Amino acid sequence: MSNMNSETVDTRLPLKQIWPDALVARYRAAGYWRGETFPAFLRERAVSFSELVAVVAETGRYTYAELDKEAERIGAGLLAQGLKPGDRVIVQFGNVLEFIPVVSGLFYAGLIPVYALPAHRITEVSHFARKAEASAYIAGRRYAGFDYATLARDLVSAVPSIKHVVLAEDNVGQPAEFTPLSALKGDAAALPRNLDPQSVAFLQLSGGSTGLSKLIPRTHDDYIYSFRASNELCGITPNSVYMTALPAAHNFPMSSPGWLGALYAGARVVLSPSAEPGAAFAIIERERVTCVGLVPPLALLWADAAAHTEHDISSLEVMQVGGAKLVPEAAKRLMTELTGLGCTLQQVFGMAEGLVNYTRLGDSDDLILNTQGRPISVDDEIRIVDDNGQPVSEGEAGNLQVQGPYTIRGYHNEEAANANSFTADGYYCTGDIVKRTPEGYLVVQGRANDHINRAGEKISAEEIEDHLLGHPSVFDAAVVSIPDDYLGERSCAFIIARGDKPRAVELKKWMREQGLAAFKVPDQIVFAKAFDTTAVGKVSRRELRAQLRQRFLEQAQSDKALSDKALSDRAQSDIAPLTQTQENN
Ligand code: OOB
Repeated sequence: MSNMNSETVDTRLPLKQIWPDALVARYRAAGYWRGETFPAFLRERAVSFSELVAVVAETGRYTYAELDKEAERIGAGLLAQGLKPGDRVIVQFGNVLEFIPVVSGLFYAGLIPVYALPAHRITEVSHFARKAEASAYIAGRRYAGFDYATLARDLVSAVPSIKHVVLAEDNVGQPAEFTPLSALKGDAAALPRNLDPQSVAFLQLSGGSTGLSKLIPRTHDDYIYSFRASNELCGITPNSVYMTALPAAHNFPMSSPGWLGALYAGARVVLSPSAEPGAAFAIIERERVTCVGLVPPLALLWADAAAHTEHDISSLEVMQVGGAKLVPEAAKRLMTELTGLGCTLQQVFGMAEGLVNYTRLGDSDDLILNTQGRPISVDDEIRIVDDNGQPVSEGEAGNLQVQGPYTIRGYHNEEAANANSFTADGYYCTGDIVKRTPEGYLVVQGRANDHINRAGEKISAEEIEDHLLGHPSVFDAAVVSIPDDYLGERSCAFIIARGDKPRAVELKKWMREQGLAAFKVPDQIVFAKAFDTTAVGKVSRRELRAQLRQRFLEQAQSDKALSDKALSDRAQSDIAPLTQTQENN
């Protein structure tokens, strides 16, 4: 650390994220932006908490000092491979030990992680790699039955900017086709010393409400503020043990307060490879986990399992639920179960683009059960507007727009999308329909655009339709969300066949073979003879989806037997809510 070069590295270009000067001044004066950077805080914790355990996973654990050493080795090793500060690196890991030193190492080197989820396949990863003009791909070797070396090979041939591949090896003894993570080695003196705290630290993925996911540039200053403030609202201290049961690359378990908040506090991060209650409860008991974040279906599954478990999970102090709507009846069931355990329920309504709302730990049951919380910051400026952009009356539902100290001003490399997603004065149009209670808490009513929130995984109807249209037997396709007791929403594709009707299972299999994340494969496929032609047209794709959805629901209601069958057709193993699922080819 002592002999790093003193050049200031400015990674702001080409990754810009610019707040108006007046806001920059305000956020600094208020103490939100403190000029901290990721490497600086991680280095500091390695000194203050050196012998304390920072990360625990299935295969081992690191103290803060060990994490620092490993991050330094990886960061310096990547620079020695020829990567330069500011280069983008796709990172794809499940909840494994290597993930945290790899990400920390990228930060140390001033490299920009682009977070892929373990469920992403070549279609998604090549898209991010192109958009980010990524230079490298780093992945775990094998996870949940999938070999990422295959994906790496496809990626290298599809995206010429990818010049380096590093894989965490698990096939000891075989010749390394790509650089093994363990072989990275370099001179720590080459690590940049000063990063600009206002520069982009990493690219997160959007839920993708229209078409493919977009890249979300988050800066050191803005992101660190979001988890530092979250720590306070979620009661994270050096004594906390935070469990990451959802994929660690997702914004919720990363920063609300997530594993980053936990590391910031000097607490312990526990990476659980599975969100299945049996496995997770054993880890909670062993590590004395105090806080965990879950999506609603998992939270409910845990509540049911908690009633009969043999494991002692009494260490749990806070269970956060977010990513999708927790309806009040379910919240009530959950709260009853958690109260018995002495654990507080916290609702979290957030987005990778920024804004995060929490119910506070001391809030009344009424607020915790019936709202999705209120913003982290008094400087999160919220507007609730009608379709013409005019503010709705207090208490009415409308489109949520926001600007604030940790909400982005634009997606990376997406000029056209930015014009739709941001107002002229820089507010982010979240796409969520909300109303505000007299106490200033938000209640999520739904979405303005056509995406499916499948247990927290966001699926763009448009993206799936585009894929389906690539099948030779698909003449037209419309994908809609259908309410689902367990997932919240599931996806249903209405298809008009061209010639012979393909079998639904074959169509699903074909989609997976196209290299698409399994959670995007429609849960249900319904063949239609024709779509209402008045609803098909340039502007009325949404109308068509709404109409099909409506008709489906009416029919399901009038034919309860059909609906029961539709539900029973869906085995639980087919469900991939923000969890690490097995490949089900
Ligand atoms: C989280 O982030 P994303 O980027 O995967 O998804 C954001 C969207 C929101 O715009 C909203 O539509 C939905 O997910 N959402 C919720 C919700 N939390 C997120 N809808 C209803 N109720 C909730 N509690 O999902 C995310 C990021 C940080 C913290 C928590 C969740």
